[in-house]
Amino acid sequence: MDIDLRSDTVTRPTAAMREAMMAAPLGDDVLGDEPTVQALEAKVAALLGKDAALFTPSGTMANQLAIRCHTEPGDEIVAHAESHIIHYETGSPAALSGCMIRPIDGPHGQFDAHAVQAAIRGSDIHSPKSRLLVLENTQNRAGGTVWPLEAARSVADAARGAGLAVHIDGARLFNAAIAAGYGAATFASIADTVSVCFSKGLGAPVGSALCGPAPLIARARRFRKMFGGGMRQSGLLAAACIHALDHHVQRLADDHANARHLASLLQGIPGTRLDPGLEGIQTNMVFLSLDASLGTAAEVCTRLASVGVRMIPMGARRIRAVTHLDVDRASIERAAGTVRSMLTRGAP
Ligand code: TLP
Repeated sequence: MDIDLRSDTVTRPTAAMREAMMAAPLGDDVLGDEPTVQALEAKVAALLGKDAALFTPSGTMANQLAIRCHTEPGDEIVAHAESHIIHYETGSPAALSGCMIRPIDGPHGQFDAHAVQAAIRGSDIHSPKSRLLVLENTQNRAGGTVWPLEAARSVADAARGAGLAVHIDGARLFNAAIAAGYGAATFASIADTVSVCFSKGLGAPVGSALCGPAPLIARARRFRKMFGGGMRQSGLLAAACIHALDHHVQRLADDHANARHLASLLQGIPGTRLDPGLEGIQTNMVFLSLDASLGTAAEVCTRLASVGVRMIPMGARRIRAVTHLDVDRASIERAAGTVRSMLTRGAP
């Protein structure tokens, strides 16, 4: 069997999760009487300390609903240059909300309050309106890095002080919370809205949520319908998400330990560099940068797949491995051994 480290999205529902799905009472969520979806929305809102939540088919939709609710066409969003909303959401801030994004650089996928202040535009009639700050925690392309609470708070305060709303792309907020030792609600309290995914490290097959103030979530519910995300007997999926919240949050620590272990085994392969380095592995992601002599990231991933180890290219010369609940210590060790022997041997 392949060892699939492409993403933490690849997990299959456990037997207990499937049982919970089969046992869920169901209704019609568009008609407003889906009991299991309503139970999930109440649970996740409470867990994140927000008034209300909306169940969505994907993290992308949860982020895009937040953007649609916080902005008007012509507005500008301030976000890190490596953000998921810039690289992996198919241009949807422009397509669905008519917004521009002002990218900010900074190490570890982070920046400080001065950088935010410098990026916020004045009220000149020529300029777009700076309307929304988006923070990603954990930050995917930077290496699954974790925002320290006080650093994020000062950045969020700077934005709010200038009249911007703040949204957290918390696709992996529970990973951040487990790694940093802060509560997910404590981190969410710095922002107006937060999206979280159940389909990543938490192991549900489908589903995310947008959490925030009740009036904003009511508007998001209309936009979800407009975007084609109204679902019917979605309690079947919500039940998996409830199960994930009840059983799969604390165990994220195992994924983090496995990622560190994987990184330690991959360290020092000639022609490669851990990026971030071993000491920078904070959650469930490991990135390996490749010298040109080894081929492109896409070529290396194709070669690895042919010997049963699946990773994905993230950049021309950078590959990503993500640990999750379907890979144990032994698989990690096997995968690391395969990568090392293949890359040491060089191109076939
Ligand atoms: N990220 C996926 C890919 O899209 C890159 C992955 O495999 O990591 N925010 C962040 C920070 C994410 O990493 C992702 C998924 C999303 C949002 C979007 O979630 P989905 O895939 O449910 O739309």
